[in-house]
Amino acid sequence: ALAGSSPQERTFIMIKPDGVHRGLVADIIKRFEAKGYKLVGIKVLVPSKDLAGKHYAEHEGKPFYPGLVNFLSSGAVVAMVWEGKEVIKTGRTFIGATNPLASAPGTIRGDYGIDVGRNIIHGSDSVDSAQKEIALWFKPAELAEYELISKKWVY
Ligand code: ABT
Ligand code: MG
Repeated sequence: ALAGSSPQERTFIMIKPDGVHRGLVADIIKRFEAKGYKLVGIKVLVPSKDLAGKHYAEHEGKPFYPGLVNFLSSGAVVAMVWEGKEVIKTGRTFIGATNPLASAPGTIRGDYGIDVGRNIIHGSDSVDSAQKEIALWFKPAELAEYELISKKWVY
């Protein structure tokens, strides 16, 4: 298979505190599930500042970084790992552009957001960041190995 096209590709998806407080958890999970992706890890937690800071380490030093870290650690998030063909790219497509005002209707941010600092959901942007983020948020034992019977009707 081509690089990145494996049915086993995994991505880190996180519903941020604004998405949890607005009651969007089920809607978001439904989109990934209905597409045919497999949920292999999920948990609810209030991230520490340390964890939030590590998650957004690539933005350290930027003016919006302190506010971003405070926001992410301000409430409960739903951290998930989803698996399936090109799930990293498709996840980003589902999520929409960083600024919800520029996100297309039909995307999660396009349907539900207005502000770049309250953009509801995170998704890994590359194979490399997916690997790093999954390792940051989950222990290997928290990721389930199982087969979905219905997958033969998806692939
Ligand atoms: P994430 O999925 O949260 O990483 O967002 P995305 O990858 O779409 O966009 P990036 B560039 O990684 O933004 C990270 C968070 O920083 C916020 N942000 C970004 C600002 O508040 N102001 C800015 O000028 C930029 C570029 C938006 C993202 N999340 N939140 N919340
Ligand atoms: Mg990002």
